Amino acid sequence: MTTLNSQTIAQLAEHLESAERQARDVTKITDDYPGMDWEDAYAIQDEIRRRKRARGHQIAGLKAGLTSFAKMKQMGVASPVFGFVADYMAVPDGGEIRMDGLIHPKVEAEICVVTKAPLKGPGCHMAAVMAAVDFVLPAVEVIDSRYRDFKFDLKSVVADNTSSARFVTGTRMRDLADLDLRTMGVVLEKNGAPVAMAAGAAVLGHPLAAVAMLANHLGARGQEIPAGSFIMTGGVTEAIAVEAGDHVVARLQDLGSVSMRFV
Ligand code: 0L1
Ligand code: MG
Repeated sequence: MTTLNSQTIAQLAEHLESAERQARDVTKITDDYPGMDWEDAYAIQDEIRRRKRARGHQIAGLKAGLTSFAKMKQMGVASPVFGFVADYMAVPDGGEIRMDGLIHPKVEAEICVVTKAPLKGPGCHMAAVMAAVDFVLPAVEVIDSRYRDFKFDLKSVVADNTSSARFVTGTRMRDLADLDLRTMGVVLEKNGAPVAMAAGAAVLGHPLAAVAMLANHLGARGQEIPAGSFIMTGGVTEAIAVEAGDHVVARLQDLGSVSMRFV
């Protein structure tokens, strides 16, 4: 049950999506709607998704955000959030990302999966996720909060589709059975220098725990993760700010590397 009426939800979705499309920052929406609840926040995100679909975009994947201890600490929060990425946000490995379409982007390396069976909560657990994973692949997510100076609370960030902006996937597909996602080392480099590093266990103890949480989150809302979904489990390290001219490479043990240049 939302506390905001449907007109306000539509207006806030329009406000945040316009800020994204015009690469313009705004103040966090809870400043004006301090009483909004989680249902309101996800209803605004759903309305942003509906607007993108109506414009002809496809949903390219689902994501969990703020799943690592480093990211929770960086943003001063204590729980994950869930969102989506759309087709136009995808950038090929080694590609260029234009700064003029973004506000203040940051990069984070993520362990990702593609599913081969649907996952439905409540009660989704690690073994169910393991059975449903088709393959594992690496990605770099480019987040770009529409909120000024990345200053927000969790409800505002959920409404803003968890800062989704761009993503770059690697091209190496690996079988889950051949990997240990907990001990998988991740190094994020900017202009040739390592700027952040961690292991997969930084994501909720095991990155697949983020997938189970996503399934349970959707299940509580009467939805599921369909078979064939691309899912980003969340930044393993803290997010690193980038500017024009920066070259970013993420190296994920056993998964290869992912790179991009900001122009
Ligand atoms: O993917 C993410 O971890 C983004 C979560 C939203 C908060 C942020 O912008 O850092
Ligand atoms: Mg992320």
